Amino acid sequence: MKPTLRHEDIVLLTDRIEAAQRGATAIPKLTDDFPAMNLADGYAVQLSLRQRGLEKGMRQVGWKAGLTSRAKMLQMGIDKPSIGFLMADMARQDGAAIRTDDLIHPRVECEVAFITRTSLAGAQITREEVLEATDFVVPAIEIIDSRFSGFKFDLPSVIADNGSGARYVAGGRARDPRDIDIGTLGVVMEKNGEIVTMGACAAVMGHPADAVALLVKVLHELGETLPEGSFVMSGGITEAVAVKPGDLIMARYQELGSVSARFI
Ligand code: OOG
Ligand code: MG
Repeated sequence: MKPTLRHEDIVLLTDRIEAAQRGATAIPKLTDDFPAMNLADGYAVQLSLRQRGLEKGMRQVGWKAGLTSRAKMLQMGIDKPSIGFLMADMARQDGAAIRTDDLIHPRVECEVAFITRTSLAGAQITREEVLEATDFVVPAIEIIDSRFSGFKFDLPSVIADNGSGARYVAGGRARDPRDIDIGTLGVVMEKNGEIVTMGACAAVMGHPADAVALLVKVLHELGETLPEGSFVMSGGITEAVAVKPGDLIMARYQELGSVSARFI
């Protein structure tokens, strides 16, 4: 698919996303003004956002797959996965107090994160190759924060908005994916001590490693590869849960331990 937007429109839309992020203020989804925008346009804006970040000295640590489970697709009304980038400054420590005054309407997702030891590339990548290239997996939570009003968007808009990426927290126990069956692991999400949602990792495309394979395929279409030492989030297992100041989120994973964050 070829982009349709002119360079100056890509710049304009990148400015809009950046301003929404900086001011923690929601904006209308981008396709309201640019209805012809397609997925390639979305990725062109995302690339421009990433390049600006790198120019400012941010360090990219990896990538995220999104909308990789049915629960997420149903919640957002979108039936196709997408990818986004992860910068070092988006990371928070396990158990950290996460500020919400610089976020618009944060939601939390539980995910499995992969750390790669060899690079991955190409359109033919398989689950087995992803597992072979994986150093270890850790449990993680992602804090998403759509820059769009009402958390409502379509695929080109959310891709441009870096898949709503805002913060992420890795925790628990690092495990070798060859020692456990990640596909069947269960996870329970608690908010303020009460279970709010639960699921099995198989919800993510049958197996979270398949979401990493999908991510590598999308990177291939964008002319990129996944370098060794990448941190990759494979996508929310359950629907995302809204949080506000005072909330404590704890995600407990079978075999992987738990990961938590407080919101202030
Ligand atoms: C898009 C991001 C989805 C996931 O894990 O599915 C995502 C959104 O729902 O705002 O990060
Ligand atoms: Mg996510």
